[in-house]
Amino acid sequence: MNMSRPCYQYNSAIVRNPSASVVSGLRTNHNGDPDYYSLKLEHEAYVTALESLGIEVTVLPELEDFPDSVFVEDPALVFTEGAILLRSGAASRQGETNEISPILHDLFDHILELPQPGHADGGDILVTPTSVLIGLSKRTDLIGATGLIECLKLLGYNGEIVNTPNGVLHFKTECSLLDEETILVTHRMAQSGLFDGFRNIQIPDGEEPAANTVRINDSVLVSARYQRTIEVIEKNGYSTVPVKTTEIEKIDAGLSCMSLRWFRC
Ligand code: CIR
Repeated sequence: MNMSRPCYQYNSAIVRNPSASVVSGLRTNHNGDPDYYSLKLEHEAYVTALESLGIEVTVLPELEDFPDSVFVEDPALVFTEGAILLRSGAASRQGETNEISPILHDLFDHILELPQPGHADGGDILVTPTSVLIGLSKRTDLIGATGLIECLKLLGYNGEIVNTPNGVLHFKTECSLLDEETILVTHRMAQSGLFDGFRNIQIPDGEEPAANTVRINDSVLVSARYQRTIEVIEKNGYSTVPVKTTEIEKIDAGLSCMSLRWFRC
């Protein structure tokens, strides 16, 4: 693993504008459709937050044919050393990989493709200083995870396969890295024992969707909806940047999903 800088030090990101079709995005809950215009405002605020943290953001145009394409974290995985094109376990999202491929070819010298067969979604992948954890889920299968480990090796990273708790969409839906030694976890994720080697900070009961934060440089992007979680994170010495997630949560998304982030040398 490349340890020359913290794995949460970023200066570049890719996002994609939400299309009007985003209101038909995949979901497992029954909280109603998101409102397109409010979601667009949330997305704009998210981009502004990234920029305020020193990130150069490449904004891709909306794709009407792909309602979930605003969630660019899922079709690819990016590192300073190169990018890996993934293949979603959700049929309606598989074409997103071809759509994001050209910009990755423009921005990265080294592009790898997840070998056939198998599936993996970026939302199931948590980069830690010692390994890249790949959570098996409805979107990421064992063949996909095994193929991904081979790609990661070529970029100099160790992949490790872990289980996503039952009923959780993506591995990172319930955890995020706060620093080299610390993971923000839901109670359920803490109970799994997966992060016993880390300091665990637990999400207050009832605020589980807040577990999907993004540590960027000296700050933590956190959902503005969950005040108790913000207090816990701040009490532990981190500075937070709250961002609204009311609409994107209606289609099972959090903060990490809306960008691909890396340090560009
Ligand atoms: C989906 O079900 O694929 C989208 N509605 C939500 C994707 C969230 N992505 C992520 O957590 N990385």
